[in-house]
Amino acid sequence: MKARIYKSTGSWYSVKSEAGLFYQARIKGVIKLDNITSTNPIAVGDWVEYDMEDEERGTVMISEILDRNNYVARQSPHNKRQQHIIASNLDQSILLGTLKSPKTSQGFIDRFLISCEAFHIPAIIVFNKSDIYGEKEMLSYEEMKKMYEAIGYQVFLISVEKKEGLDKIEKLLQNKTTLISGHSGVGKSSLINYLFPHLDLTTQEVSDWSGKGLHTTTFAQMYDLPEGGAVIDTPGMRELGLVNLEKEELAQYFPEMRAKMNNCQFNNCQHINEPGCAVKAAVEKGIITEARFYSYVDLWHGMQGPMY
Ligand SMILES: Nc1nc2c(ncn2[C@@H]2O[C@H](COP(=O)(O)OP(=O)(O)OP(=O)(O)O)[C@@H](O)[C@H]2O)c(=O)[nH]1
Ligand SMILES: [Mg+2]
Ligand SMILES: [Zn+2]
Repeated sequence: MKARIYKSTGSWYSVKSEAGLFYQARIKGVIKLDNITSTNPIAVGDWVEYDMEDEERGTVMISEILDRNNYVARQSPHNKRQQHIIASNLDQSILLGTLKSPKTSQGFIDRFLISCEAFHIPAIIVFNKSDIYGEKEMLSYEEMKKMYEAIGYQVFLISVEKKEGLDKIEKLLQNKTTLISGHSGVGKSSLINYLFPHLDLTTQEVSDWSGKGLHTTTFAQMYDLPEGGAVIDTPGMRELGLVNLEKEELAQYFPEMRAKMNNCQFNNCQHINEPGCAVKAAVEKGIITEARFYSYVDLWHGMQGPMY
């Protein structure tokens, strides 16, 4: 029998069967795990095979993890060589950011977008807390919107607090499995609470919220939408370490660079100092923004790979 993982606390999982019933699940001792390089063998969104253990108590045993259509992973904060699977079998991924309290940096946004490109998951950027933006933040929002929309990403501005811009987000979520990620304190759980007022997820009171080091949500959890589809709330992340990416391939995960790089003089061009580089020419002409190109150069220099 098949079920989908809705919540993972480490040793117990909450799963929903195809018949729509929720069970508490554990992994059978000798389950074959292909992905031993990951810190969590089973992630929210996974489909599994299970056997009934105790019908009355509603417990089941997971006997097999079915192949994932896709997944998003990040570097484990505890062990850089391991990956942590955030969620799987996704239709899209929303990066919830804020331009104030806390500020989401462009570097973080770009790493998020690269991860989604690498895992073939459509990414959407949503900025929350518009109610507290001043002129400076609004200007910065307009710039980001222009920059990211020009390269094919959707960008939205919302205020969960003032209930502004939310109907568009609700439309985007319909009939899809959507991962919601972003720094701690950007309002991920607040957004999900708005969508499901009956859930009453824990969020940090404004008065208690210091803006640093707090993680109100500690486990990823999926919630069904009343009209079809599901959203996955995740704990906030401070850093987003890229996993399984080759330095030489980095440029491919920048759509605007991907569009130009076939015209570079050298087919192994890294777009750093090479002559006849079509990417650099596009930056000079303003077709590729300097901000995104610097993001690339920064990341490229920080990655392990052959020396150039
Ligand atoms: N001003 C303002 N505050 C908001 C808005 N949305 C959420 N907040 C506040 O931001 C704080 C953090 O919200 P949460 O929903 O707990 O944030 P989170 O992203 O789930 O955080 P973690 O679970 O730690 O990852 C709370 O104090 C919310 O009330 C908004 O639109 N405007
Ligand atoms: Mg939360
Ligand atoms: Zn080049």
